[in-house]
Amino acid sequence: MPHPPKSLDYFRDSYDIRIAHLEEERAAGKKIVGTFCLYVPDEIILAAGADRVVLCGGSSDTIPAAERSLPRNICPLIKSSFGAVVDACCRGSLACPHVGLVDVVVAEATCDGKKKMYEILPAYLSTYVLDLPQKPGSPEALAYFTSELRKFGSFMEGLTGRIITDDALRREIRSANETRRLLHRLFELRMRDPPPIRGSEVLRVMGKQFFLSPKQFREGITRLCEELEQVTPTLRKGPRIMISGCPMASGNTKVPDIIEGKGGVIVVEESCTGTRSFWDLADEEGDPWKTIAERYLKIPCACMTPNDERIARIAGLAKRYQVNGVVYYSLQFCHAYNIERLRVQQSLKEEGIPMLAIESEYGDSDREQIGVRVEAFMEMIS
Ligand code: BJ8
Repeated sequence: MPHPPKSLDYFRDSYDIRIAHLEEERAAGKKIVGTFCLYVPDEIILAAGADRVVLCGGSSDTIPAAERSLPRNICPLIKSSFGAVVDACCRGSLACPHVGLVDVVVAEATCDGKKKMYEILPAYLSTYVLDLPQKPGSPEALAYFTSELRKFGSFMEGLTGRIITDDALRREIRSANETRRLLHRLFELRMRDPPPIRGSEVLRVMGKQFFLSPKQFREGITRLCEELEQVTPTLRKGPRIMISGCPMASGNTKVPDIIEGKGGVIVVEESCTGTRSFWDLADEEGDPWKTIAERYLKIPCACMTPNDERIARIAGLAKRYQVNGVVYYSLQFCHAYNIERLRVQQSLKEEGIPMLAIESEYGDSDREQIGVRVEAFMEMIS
């Protein structure tokens, strides 16, 4: 099989097409929403007749602009995202071309760093904050989040002038589920030994999930699955690795690149740029506001408490994908994922699965040191 798979070209070529499409939509009066997090349901944005584009920063280039106002010792994802907005709004920089396209940011109340950044964001971009219950397993959480989603729906209706009907919401639920099923199909293929595609390649594809239109993204994933299903993988074998932890926003591929450079074979990612984004489907029957709320409350983000579902899911994925080891990835100063690491480590230890914890920033200053630790881990689990 040729490597990299030919169908990956589709994703590379789709970037400019999508940017041009968003510009056309905007010129025609369509509203574009910028988002930072999985907890903001695309279904509601799309049912209101708007489009959406992800704003999560994965590059260190925009961090200096953020550090002029934010403290230095906060998570690089927050600084990178905020810096891209500051750069675009104050200096017309195109470091992140998405920023200039959005009419409004729909943010979410997750970690403290993001919440406080969202208080400053309105100085640059119109911002709506969706509240989230912090204990999603409590009986009151579902009712509260359903009412928050309805409030968000009213906001979207005011923005676009289009009423969100139950039929439109159900159509978007079916569409989102179709995407999720396709991603399950792709991730099933990675259970093969050896898998037919590199983890770093999957990560780049996943980075397009909330950037491309759902139709465009599904077209690419379908082509990729069809290609991978028809060929015998020729990738070399090596220790099977699961990455678990913070999202790796577009541009941040340092750790997967290091792992693969040291001979590891990444077979699954328990992250928002991996399984967390698509694992659970929404119920297509019943009150669509409630079924959307139910589905999104199942996302096992470390900002939630207690997060037993995530601990169980990591152990389940490790067994399902027959991994030899887990690389637990936290962004620097991300307290939620850094602290939750202890519970994950304990649970994996009970299953006899080795884990390496890496805390990293966006720059390259720790690349060599991470490489040494990854190499030692690979030797240990080989
Ligand atoms: S659902 S992981 S996308 S909040 S890494 S900014 S948590 S300090 S990105 Fe996230 Fe939604 Fe959760 Fe996913 Fe804060 Fe941690 Fe930074 Fe984070």
